[in-house]
Amino acid sequence: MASYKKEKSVIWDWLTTVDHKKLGIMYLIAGTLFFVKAGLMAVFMRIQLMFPENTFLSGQTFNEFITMHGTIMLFLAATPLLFGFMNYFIPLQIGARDVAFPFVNALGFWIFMSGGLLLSLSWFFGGGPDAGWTAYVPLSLNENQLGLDFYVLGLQVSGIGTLISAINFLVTIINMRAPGMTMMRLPLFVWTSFVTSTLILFAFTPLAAGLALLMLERIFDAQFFNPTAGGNVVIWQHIFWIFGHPEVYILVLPAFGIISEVIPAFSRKRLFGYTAMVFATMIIAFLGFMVWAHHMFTVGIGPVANSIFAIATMTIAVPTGIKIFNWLFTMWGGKITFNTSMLFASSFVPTFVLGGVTGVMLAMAPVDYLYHDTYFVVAHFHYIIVGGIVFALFAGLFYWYPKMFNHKLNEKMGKWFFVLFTIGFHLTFFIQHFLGLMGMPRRVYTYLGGQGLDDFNLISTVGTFFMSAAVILLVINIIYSAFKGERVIGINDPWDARTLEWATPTPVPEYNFAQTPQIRSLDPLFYEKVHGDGTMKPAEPVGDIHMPNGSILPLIISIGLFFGGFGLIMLEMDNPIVSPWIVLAVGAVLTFGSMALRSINDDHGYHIPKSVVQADLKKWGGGK
Ligand code: HEM
Ligand SMILES: [Cu+2]
Repeated sequence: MASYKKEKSVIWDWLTTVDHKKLGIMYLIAGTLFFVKAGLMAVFMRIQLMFPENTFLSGQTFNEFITMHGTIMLFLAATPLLFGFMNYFIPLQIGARDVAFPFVNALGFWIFMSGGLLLSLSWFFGGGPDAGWTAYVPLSLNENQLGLDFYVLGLQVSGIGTLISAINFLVTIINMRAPGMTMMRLPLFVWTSFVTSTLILFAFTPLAAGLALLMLERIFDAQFFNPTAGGNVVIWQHIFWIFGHPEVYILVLPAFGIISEVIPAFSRKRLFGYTAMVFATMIIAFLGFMVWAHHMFTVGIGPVANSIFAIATMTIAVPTGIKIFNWLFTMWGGKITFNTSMLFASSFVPTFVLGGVTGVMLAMAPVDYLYHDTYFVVAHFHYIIVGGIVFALFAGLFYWYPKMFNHKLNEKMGKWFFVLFTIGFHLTFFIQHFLGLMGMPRRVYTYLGGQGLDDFNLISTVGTFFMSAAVILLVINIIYSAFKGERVIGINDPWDARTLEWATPTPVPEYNFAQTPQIRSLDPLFYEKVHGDGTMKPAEPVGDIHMPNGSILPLIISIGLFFGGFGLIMLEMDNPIVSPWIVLAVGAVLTFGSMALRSINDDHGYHIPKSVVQADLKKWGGGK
């Protein structure tokens, strides 16, 4: 067994870490970088559409930007940002010392990263994929477009990372809860993360299968989809949307979870209708799988299928409405603090409702025949995705920031950021509803002037500049606050909040809880403030704490998968510098070799001795 406190360099420490808190921060940083990248593409697309017949971007580049913007935002920005919060806060909220499989957790992060980098490499090999984020065949069968191979293999690799991380969250939430933390006492963020992980399990598997088929067709000349060889293009659409519709809920349910944490904390009331919220989450998840064909109304699947999928889709409004009203009732009569976090959380509610209403409109099949592939759809899903998920991410960022980084973000700049972003958001996307109603198609890189589209497109683009200014202000805020922000070191609970993560010391020690807490209620910390002395009761005596060792193997395994994916893509290149089979072999050796090493190596982790834990307790307080 390794000795305690081996000195490691900072970089080596982060490359080998299996600590859920560090991995959470790494997810946040990676997600932010991808968010900025995809955001810049959005700005460029909007600049292109600012004036009629603009020539800022070529049609080909525009198609590549659309595809990469959507793909990156969904898979490499929104998902990892949510995973960042999940990684950091699920163990803290359930009173655990880490996730169930810390090694797998690190593996999930690095595999996700290597898939993301693989996808991004497409720019250096003839341009990004250009068939839209849905990669519809036969567009995505274009032999001359190497970018599509990067799409297929980049998503395949990063999807493996997402899948194993989700399985890890499921096991963690089922197995690692502190004594007394029953399922019906889980914070809503943990509940929604649990349901989201289930969705990932059942949605990313069909995606993996679909991508595998597309890979076989593109690289090994199989014929599943190619109509000229007897294949069927509609099969791809079914497989894609059986994944693609649940994907929206994979992103939005944890966003619901964040809102359900922030609103009670700053309304100084318990969440209204906890049980209903839990069951509404499950019903939304279940229905989310039943409605995929509403993306295919215009494909010609027939009036009966269209009607069934239309009604199933509209049904989702019921559990969603339950959630909306429960948030409103939570705020109703509460002592509300409108700080930046609460501003985002409370304005999430009406914005999301707007996106939901246009969703119900699109769910009516005959109406969809009119709106399909117009800017109305673009407006609809950005109200859900930006007005919902991104607003929730910002609410969560300002709320949890002090626990993660030991200081608060500046409130004054935060409020300016909120104002700028909200104005920009509505300017950009509200107007697009009308562009759509006036018939402007989506996924076009230019339009003729004098058709009544000019002014609205200009306004929409100006809105994007407001949002960009807001994001720059957020970055300034983060840098400024790192030096000048209000310190909360030693202050465990700066918001006077309700849930268990605020019972840990700030900064959070590597073992999270010196003693596993005894949970006596929903909102456990609030319960102890009212019925106890304000600190959690321990469920175990102070003792040695067992911790897992860090490992470089997750990084090496994912480098192996990177080579594997790249090798497959090289099979499609005209004159590769080395034989693709060599690259594939290197990838296989790295991946399977590291796996074998991991299997035969007996790693028992290490112990933090009782004396160190006791010293910490004396310093930070809280123990008995
Ligand atoms: C915040 C500022 C954003 C702006 C200004 C923006 C802008 C755009 C534009 C101009 C398009 C092309 C529309 C078309 O012609 O069909 C687009 C498409 C898309 N956006 Fe965004 N977007 C933003 C944020 C997001 C976010 C946060 C996400 C997801 C997390 C997202 C997901 C998508 C998707 C999936 C598409 C469809 C891509 C495709 O058709 O293949 N966007 N966006
Ligand atoms: Cu859908």
